[in-house]
Amino acid sequence: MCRVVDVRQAVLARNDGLAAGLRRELDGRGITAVNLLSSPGSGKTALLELLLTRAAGRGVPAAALTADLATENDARRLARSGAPVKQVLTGGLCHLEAAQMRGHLRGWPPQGTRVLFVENVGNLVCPAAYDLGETLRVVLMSVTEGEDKPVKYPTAFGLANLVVLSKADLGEAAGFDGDAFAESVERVNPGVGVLHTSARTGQGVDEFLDRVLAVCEGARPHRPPLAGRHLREHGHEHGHGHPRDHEHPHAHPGGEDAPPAAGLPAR
Ligand SMILES: Nc1nc2c(ncn2[C@@H]2O[C@H](COP(=O)(O)OP(=O)(O)OP(=O)(O)O)[C@@H](O)[C@H]2O)c(=O)[nH]1
Ligand SMILES: [Mg+2]
Repeated sequence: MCRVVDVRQAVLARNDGLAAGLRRELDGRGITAVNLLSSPGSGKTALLELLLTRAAGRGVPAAALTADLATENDARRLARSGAPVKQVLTGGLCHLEAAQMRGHLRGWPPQGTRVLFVENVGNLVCPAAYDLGETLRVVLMSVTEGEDKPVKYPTAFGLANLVVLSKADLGEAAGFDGDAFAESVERVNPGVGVLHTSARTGQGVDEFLDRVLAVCEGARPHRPPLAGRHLREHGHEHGHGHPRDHEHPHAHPGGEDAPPAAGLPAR
Protein backbone atom coordinates (compact mmCIF):
# COMPACT_ATOMS: atom_id res chain seq x y z
CA MET A 1 0.00 0.00 0.00
CA CYS A 2 2.82 2.38 0.91
CA ARG A 3 4.39 1.76 -2.48
CA VAL A 4 1.11 2.56 -4.22
CA VAL A 5 0.89 5.86 -2.34
CA ASP A 6 4.53 6.61 -3.15
CA VAL A 7 3.92 6.00 -6.86
CA ARG A 8 0.87 8.24 -6.81
CA GLN A 9 2.76 10.97 -5.05
CA ALA A 10 5.59 10.72 -7.55
CA VAL A 11 3.15 10.92 -10.48
CA LEU A 12 1.45 13.98 -9.02
CA ALA A 13 4.71 15.65 -8.05
CA ARG A 14 5.96 15.23 -11.62
CA ASN A 15 2.68 16.61 -12.94
CA ASP A 16 2.94 19.62 -10.61
CA GLY A 17 6.43 20.38 -11.89
CA LEU A 18 5.35 20.19 -15.52
CA ALA A 19 2.27 22.29 -14.82
CA ALA A 20 4.30 25.02 -13.17
CA GLY A 21 6.55 25.18 -16.23
CA LEU A 22 3.56 25.21 -18.54
CA ARG A 23 1.98 28.08 -16.59
CA ARG A 24 5.16 30.11 -16.99
CA GLU A 25 5.28 29.30 -20.70
CA LEU A 26 1.63 30.26 -21.23
CA ASP A 27 2.24 33.43 -19.27
CA GLY A 28 5.09 34.26 -21.61
CA ARG A 29 2.77 33.75 -24.57
CA GLY A 30 0.15 36.04 -23.03
CA ILE A 31 -2.34 33.19 -22.54
CA THR A 32 -4.49 32.66 -19.45
CA ALA A 33 -5.70 29.08 -19.13
CA VAL A 34 -9.03 28.30 -17.48
CA ASN A 35 -9.61 24.69 -16.38
CA LEU A 36 -13.30 23.66 -16.29
CA LEU A 37 -14.20 20.66 -14.14
CA SER A 38 -17.55 18.99 -13.57
CA SER A 39 -19.33 15.67 -13.61
CA PRO A 40 -20.51 14.47 -17.05
CA GLY A 41 -23.35 16.50 -18.50
CA SER A 42 -23.27 19.47 -16.10
CA GLY A 43 -23.19 21.82 -19.06
CA LYS A 44 -19.50 22.63 -19.60
CA THR A 45 -19.70 22.58 -23.39
CA ALA A 46 -22.98 24.49 -23.57
CA LEU A 47 -21.57 27.26 -21.37
CA LEU A 48 -18.25 27.27 -23.16
CA GLU A 49 -19.89 27.74 -26.53
CA LEU A 50 -21.54 30.90 -25.19
CA LEU A 51 -18.35 32.10 -23.53
CA LEU A 52 -16.40 31.71 -26.78
CA THR A 53 -19.07 33.52 -28.77
CA ARG A 54 -19.26 36.40 -26.30
CA ALA A 55 -15.48 36.65 -26.04
CA ALA A 56 -15.35 37.02 -29.83
CA GLY A 57 -18.09 39.65 -29.62
CA ARG A 58 -15.95 41.63 -27.18
CA GLY A 59 -12.88 41.30 -29.37
CA VAL A 60 -11.09 38.93 -27.00
CA PRO A 61 -9.23 36.14 -28.82
CA ALA A 62 -10.14 32.91 -27.05
CA ALA A 63 -9.66 29.24 -27.86
CA ALA A 64 -10.83 25.95 -26.37
CA LEU A 65 -9.31 22.56 -25.81
CA THR A 66 -11.84 19.91 -24.90
CA ALA A 67 -11.10 16.42 -23.58
CA ASP A 68 -13.21 13.30 -23.73
CA LEU A 69 -12.67 9.55 -23.69
CA ALA A 70 -14.37 9.29 -27.07
CA THR A 71 -16.05 11.31 -29.86
CA GLU A 72 -15.36 14.75 -31.27
CA ASN A 73 -18.88 15.90 -30.44
CA ASP A 74 -17.83 18.69 -28.10
CA ALA A 75 -15.22 20.11 -30.48
CA ARG A 76 -17.85 20.23 -33.21
CA ARG A 77 -20.23 22.12 -30.93
CA LEU A 78 -17.57 24.56 -29.75
CA ALA A 79 -16.32 25.19 -33.29
CA ARG A 80 -19.70 26.76 -34.08
CA SER A 81 -18.45 29.80 -32.13
CA GLY A 82 -15.76 30.35 -34.76
CA ALA A 83 -12.99 30.08 -32.13
CA PRO A 84 -9.97 27.79 -32.59
CA VAL A 85 -10.88 24.47 -30.99
CA LYS A 86 -8.95 21.28 -30.35
CA GLN A 87 -10.42 17.93 -29.30
CA VAL A 88 -8.24 15.70 -27.16
CA LEU A 89 -9.13 12.02 -26.88
CA THR A 90 -7.66 10.67 -23.67
CA GLY A 91 -7.58 7.00 -24.72
CA GLY A 92 -9.44 5.85 -21.64
CA LEU A 93 -7.85 8.19 -19.12
CA CYS A 94 -10.41 9.91 -16.87
CA HIS A 95 -8.59 13.25 -16.70
CA LEU A 96 -6.10 15.48 -18.49
CA GLU A 97 -2.48 15.74 -17.32
CA ALA A 98 0.05 18.53 -17.73
CA ALA A 99 2.27 16.41 -20.01
CA GLN A 100 -0.61 15.89 -22.44
CA MET A 101 -1.40 19.58 -22.32
CA ARG A 102 2.16 20.53 -23.09
CA GLY A 103 2.13 18.30 -26.17
CA HIS A 104 -1.14 19.75 -27.42
CA LEU A 105 -0.04 23.34 -26.85
CA ARG A 106 3.03 23.16 -29.10
CA GLY A 107 2.30 25.78 -31.75
CA TRP A 108 -1.33 26.03 -30.64
CA PRO A 109 -3.50 28.01 -29.92
CA PRO A 110 -2.69 30.70 -32.48
CA GLN A 111 -0.51 33.64 -31.57
CA GLY A 112 -2.53 36.44 -30.00
CA THR A 113 -4.86 34.11 -28.08
CA ARG A 114 -5.55 35.60 -24.67
CA VAL A 115 -7.79 33.00 -23.06
CA LEU A 116 -7.54 29.24 -23.38
CA PHE A 117 -10.53 27.41 -21.97
CA VAL A 118 -9.83 23.78 -21.13
CA GLU A 119 -12.85 21.49 -20.79
CA ASN A 120 -11.64 18.58 -18.69
CA VAL A 121 -13.06 15.06 -18.93
CA GLY A 122 -16.46 14.92 -17.21
CA ASN A 123 -15.55 13.59 -13.76
CA LEU A 124 -15.45 15.16 -10.31
CA VAL A 125 -12.71 12.91 -8.89
CA CYS A 126 -9.69 12.24 -11.14
CA PRO A 127 -9.25 15.69 -12.76
CA ALA A 128 -9.22 17.43 -9.38
CA ALA A 129 -5.70 16.27 -8.53
CA TYR A 130 -4.07 17.40 -11.76
CA ASP A 131 -2.83 20.93 -12.24
CA LEU A 132 -2.82 21.69 -15.97
CA GLY A 133 -0.93 24.96 -15.81
CA GLU A 134 -4.15 26.90 -15.48
CA THR A 135 -4.45 30.27 -13.78
CA LEU A 136 -8.12 29.85 -13.03
CA ARG A 137 -9.82 26.63 -12.00
CA VAL A 138 -13.60 26.57 -12.25
CA VAL A 139 -15.80 23.76 -10.97
CA LEU A 140 -19.35 23.49 -12.27
CA MET A 141 -22.35 21.72 -10.83
CA SER A 142 -25.86 21.76 -12.26
CA VAL A 143 -29.04 22.24 -10.25
CA THR A 144 -30.08 18.60 -10.64
CA GLU A 145 -26.94 17.08 -9.07
CA GLY A 146 -27.72 17.68 -5.40
CA GLU A 147 -26.75 20.50 -3.04
CA ASP A 148 -24.33 18.31 -1.09
CA LYS A 149 -21.92 17.63 -3.95
CA PRO A 150 -19.34 20.16 -2.72
CA VAL A 151 -18.95 18.32 0.58
CA LYS A 152 -18.97 14.93 -1.17
CA TYR A 153 -16.23 16.03 -3.59
CA PRO A 154 -14.16 18.33 -1.40
CA THR A 155 -11.07 18.26 -3.58
CA ALA A 156 -12.85 19.32 -6.77
CA PHE A 157 -14.76 22.08 -4.99
CA GLY A 158 -12.08 22.90 -2.44
CA LEU A 159 -9.39 23.67 -5.01
CA ALA A 160 -11.56 25.81 -7.28
CA ASN A 161 -11.04 29.53 -7.75
CA LEU A 162 -14.66 29.89 -8.85
CA VAL A 163 -17.76 27.71 -8.43
CA VAL A 164 -20.44 27.78 -11.11
CA LEU A 165 -23.98 26.55 -10.59
CA SER A 166 -25.18 25.67 -14.07
CA LYS A 167 -28.65 25.12 -15.57
CA ALA A 168 -30.07 27.77 -13.24
CA ASP A 169 -33.12 27.94 -15.54
CA LEU A 170 -34.09 24.49 -14.19
CA GLY A 171 -33.58 25.38 -10.53
CA GLU A 172 -37.22 25.80 -9.64
CA ALA A 173 -38.35 22.65 -11.44
CA ALA A 174 -35.57 20.70 -9.71
CA GLY A 175 -36.48 22.09 -6.28
CA PHE A 176 -32.91 23.29 -5.93
CA ASP A 177 -32.06 24.65 -2.47
CA GLY A 178 -29.68 27.59 -3.02
CA ASP A 179 -29.00 28.12 0.69
CA ALA A 180 -28.04 24.48 1.28
CA PHE A 181 -25.75 24.63 -1.73
CA ALA A 182 -24.09 27.85 -0.59
CA GLU A 183 -23.52 26.31 2.85
CA SER A 184 -22.04 23.19 1.30
CA VAL A 185 -19.65 25.28 -0.82
CA GLU A 186 -18.67 27.45 2.13
CA ARG A 187 -17.70 24.39 4.18
CA VAL A 188 -15.07 23.24 1.69
CA ASN A 189 -14.02 26.53 0.15
CA PRO A 190 -14.84 29.56 2.30
CA GLY A 191 -15.02 32.82 0.41
CA VAL A 192 -14.99 31.34 -3.09
CA GLY A 193 -17.24 33.12 -5.57
CA VAL A 194 -20.38 31.27 -6.69
CA LEU A 195 -21.91 32.19 -10.01
CA HIS A 196 -25.33 31.02 -11.23
CA THR A 197 -25.46 30.47 -14.97
CA SER A 198 -27.77 29.20 -17.66
CA ALA A 199 -26.79 28.34 -21.17
CA ARG A 200 -30.49 28.53 -22.06
CA THR A 201 -31.13 32.09 -20.93
CA GLY A 202 -27.55 33.39 -20.95
CA GLN A 203 -27.69 34.18 -17.22
CA GLY A 204 -24.25 34.72 -15.70
CA VAL A 205 -22.29 34.25 -18.91
CA ASP A 206 -21.03 37.83 -19.21
CA GLU A 207 -20.19 37.87 -15.51
CA PHE A 208 -18.20 34.65 -15.96
CA LEU A 209 -16.30 36.24 -18.82
CA ASP A 210 -15.72 39.39 -16.76
CA ARG A 211 -14.07 37.28 -14.05
CA VAL A 212 -11.85 35.52 -16.56
CA LEU A 213 -10.82 38.80 -18.15
CA ALA A 214 -10.10 40.35 -14.75
CA VAL A 215 -7.64 37.51 -14.12
CA CYS A 216 -6.13 38.08 -17.59
CA GLU A 217 -5.61 41.69 -16.55
CA GLY A 218 -3.72 40.55 -13.47
CA ALA A 219 -6.40 40.26 -10.78
CA ARG A 220 -5.43 37.59 -8.27
CA PRO A 221 -7.87 34.69 -8.33
CA HIS A 222 -9.42 33.50 -5.08
CA ARG A 223 -6.90 31.38 -3.20
CA PRO A 224 -8.63 28.24 -1.95
CA PRO A 225 -7.87 27.17 1.62
CA LEU A 226 -6.95 23.65 0.46
CA ALA A 227 -4.10 25.08 -1.58
CA GLY A 228 -0.85 23.27 -0.99
CA ARG A 229 -2.41 20.75 1.34
CA HIS A 230 -2.69 17.05 0.84
CA LEU A 231 -5.99 15.28 0.30
CA ARG A 232 -5.09 12.74 2.95
CA GLU A 233 -5.60 15.46 5.53
CA HIS A 234 -9.22 15.46 4.37
CA GLY A 235 -9.73 11.74 3.79
CA HIS A 236 -9.95 9.82 0.52
CA GLU A 237 -12.52 10.26 -2.15
CA HIS A 238 -13.43 7.18 -4.11
CA GLY A 239 -13.66 7.33 -7.87
CA HIS A 240 -16.72 5.94 -9.56
CA GLY A 241 -15.43 6.01 -13.09
CA HIS A 242 -16.02 3.44 -15.75
CA PRO A 243 -13.64 0.46 -15.52
CA ARG A 244 -12.10 1.59 -18.82
CA ASP A 245 -10.85 4.65 -17.00
CA HIS A 246 -8.21 2.40 -15.50
CA GLU A 247 -7.10 0.62 -18.64
CA HIS A 248 -4.89 3.38 -19.85
CA PRO A 249 -1.18 2.91 -19.20
CA HIS A 250 -1.18 6.15 -17.23
CA ALA A 251 -4.04 5.01 -15.03
CA HIS A 252 -3.25 5.07 -11.36
CA PRO A 253 -2.73 1.87 -9.47
CA GLY A 254 -5.01 0.99 -6.62
CA GLY A 255 -8.34 0.39 -8.32
CA GLU A 256 -10.90 3.11 -7.87
CA ASP A 257 -9.15 5.14 -5.22
CA ALA A 258 -8.73 8.68 -6.40
CA PRO A 259 -5.15 9.83 -6.43
CA PRO A 260 -4.18 12.15 -3.64
CA ALA A 261 -4.63 15.79 -4.50
CA ALA A 262 -1.64 17.64 -5.69
CA GLY A 263 -0.73 20.95 -4.17
CA LEU A 264 -2.55 23.78 -5.81
CA PRO A 265 -0.59 25.59 -8.44
CA ALA A 266 1.07 28.72 -7.20
CA ARG A 267 -1.66 31.08 -8.28
N1 LIG B 1 -31.88 23.57 -19.40
C1 LIG B 1 -30.58 23.63 -19.57
N2 LIG B 1 -29.94 22.61 -20.17
C2 LIG B 1 -28.60 22.69 -20.32
C3 LIG B 1 -27.86 23.82 -19.88
N3 LIG B 1 -26.56 23.60 -20.16
C4 LIG B 1 -26.49 22.40 -20.76
N4 LIG B 1 -27.72 21.85 -20.87
C5 LIG B 1 -28.05 20.56 -21.45
O1 LIG B 1 -27.41 19.55 -20.66
C6 LIG B 1 -26.91 18.50 -21.48
C7 LIG B 1 -25.43 18.31 -21.23
O2 LIG B 1 -24.75 19.51 -21.59
P1 LIG B 1 -23.22 19.51 -22.06
O3 LIG B 1 -22.88 20.92 -22.39
O4 LIG B 1 -23.01 18.49 -23.13
O5 LIG B 1 -22.52 19.02 -20.75
P2 LIG B 1 -20.97 18.69 -20.52
O6 LIG B 1 -20.64 19.03 -19.11
O7 LIG B 1 -20.16 19.36 -21.56
O8 LIG B 1 -20.93 17.11 -20.73
P3 LIG B 1 -19.61 16.17 -20.90
O9 LIG B 1 -18.67 16.88 -21.80
O10 LIG B 1 -20.16 14.92 -21.50
O11 LIG B 1 -19.07 15.97 -19.52
C8 LIG B 1 -27.26 18.90 -22.92
O12 LIG B 1 -28.46 18.27 -23.28
C9 LIG B 1 -27.45 20.40 -22.83
O13 LIG B 1 -28.31 20.92 -23.81
C10 LIG B 1 -28.54 24.89 -19.26
O14 LIG B 1 -27.99 25.90 -18.82
N5 LIG B 1 -29.90 24.73 -19.12
MG1 LIG C 1 -18.76 18.57 -22.84
